[in-house]
Amino acid sequence: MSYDLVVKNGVVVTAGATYRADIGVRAGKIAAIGQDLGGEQTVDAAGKLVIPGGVDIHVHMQMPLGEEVISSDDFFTGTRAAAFGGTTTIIDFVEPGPEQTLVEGLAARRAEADPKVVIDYGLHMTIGPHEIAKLDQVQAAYGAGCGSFKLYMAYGFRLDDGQLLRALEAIRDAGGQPVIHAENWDVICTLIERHQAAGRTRPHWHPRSRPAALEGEAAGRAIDIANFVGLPLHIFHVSCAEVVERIQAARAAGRPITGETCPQYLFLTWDAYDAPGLAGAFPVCSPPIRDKTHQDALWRALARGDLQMVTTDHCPFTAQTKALGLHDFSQIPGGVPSIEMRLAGVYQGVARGHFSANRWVELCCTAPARLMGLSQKGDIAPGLDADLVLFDPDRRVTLSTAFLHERCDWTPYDGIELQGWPAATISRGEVIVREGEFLGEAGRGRFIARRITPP
Ligand code: DUC
Ligand code: ZN
Ligand code: ZN
Repeated sequence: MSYDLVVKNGVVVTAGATYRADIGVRAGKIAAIGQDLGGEQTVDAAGKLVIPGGVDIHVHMQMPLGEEVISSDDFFTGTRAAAFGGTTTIIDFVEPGPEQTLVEGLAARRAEADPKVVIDYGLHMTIGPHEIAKLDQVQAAYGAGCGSFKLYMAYGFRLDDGQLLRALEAIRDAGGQPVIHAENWDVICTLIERHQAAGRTRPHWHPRSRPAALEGEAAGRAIDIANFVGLPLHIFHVSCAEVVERIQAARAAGRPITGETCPQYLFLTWDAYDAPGLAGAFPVCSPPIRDKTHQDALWRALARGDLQMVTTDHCPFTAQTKALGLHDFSQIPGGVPSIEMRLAGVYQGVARGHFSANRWVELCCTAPARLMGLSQKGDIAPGLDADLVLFDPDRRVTLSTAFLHERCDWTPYDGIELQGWPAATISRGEVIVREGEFLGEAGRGRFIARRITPP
């Protein structure tokens, strides 16, 4: 039997198994896994690991920050960079306008994304203070494909604990999955004011205004409220050991709590904020990057199962935009580009012997897909979307803006050497990147309406 495409001679690595096989693709789906398959088109994967396409459930493309500022990757450049890095599915966000219904906000965000996306995507629905009056629309947003709901304990989107309770109840009743940015906003605001009053305005003070202990406190409080309401909770961008401890304790007690960390916390340390001039502002993101003890704790947590996945919080701002906070760290737009290096970055855990290649696939592909109701993604099995990456474990790359494809004039990973890099990326049976050449096109990606399967 012939297939549209056959990936031949590779070592297939899934979260659960490693084996030599060919993969036959028909009509964009994995049709067969076996030996000596033949097809119209063949991709030779000799010497490569064949893994499911990467799933990054936390990205911010063309994210507006006030009137003037917007994150620099749009849905085309950001998803093209994702494809170069071996990611075939992302989840971005809807932030409804105050006058919009949740479903209108979803339609508006889809109108921005649909013509541009290179890979498939979903959207989390943001429940901010304006949406507390719209909680009766949560069910409709879920029905329209927003299976997950973003809650903030910081920024202008911040919900107080009572609002958090009400939002979580509405999400529970709709069957949705909440995700949360957990920081203690009142403490942060007070510490920022104190540093500013004392003339401490350099980025050095950014992490010192957002203490790890209070990120732990906020995550613990969110977990306790979710437990009280009786629904799962996913903790975004875990930066420190204190949050890992909260997640670990909740899971040990049988609670359906999950957590992610991101490459910036795994590869950078907080002395990056002491770089001279504007360079110290580049890595400003929130939660902030912390010291080496936290970085080590995060790698350990990934290996032990105390953190369940790695996403990026990809949110680049150009040097010119970062300069808005040159004289006041609290005005630096927060966010870094990480979408392209995530898969290879986390592979360093395999290369350094921290965890297996199967665990790497689980962290970057399978666990995020399962949590977020991406039932066709994150695994290699007959019937699933043929989203595949041929990963060359022997290729060594040095990261730089010239090497990467993100639309940003700096990278926090400049000069970092990685072992392993994708040789080809296949999305629904279509080869969209091969040996550094982009073969996809804007608008070929599809919106994925998601429903959540309870844990
Ligand atoms: N932190 C966020 O919470 N969102 C975007 C970028 C960042 O640094
Ligand atoms: Zn966040
Ligand atoms: Zn984010």
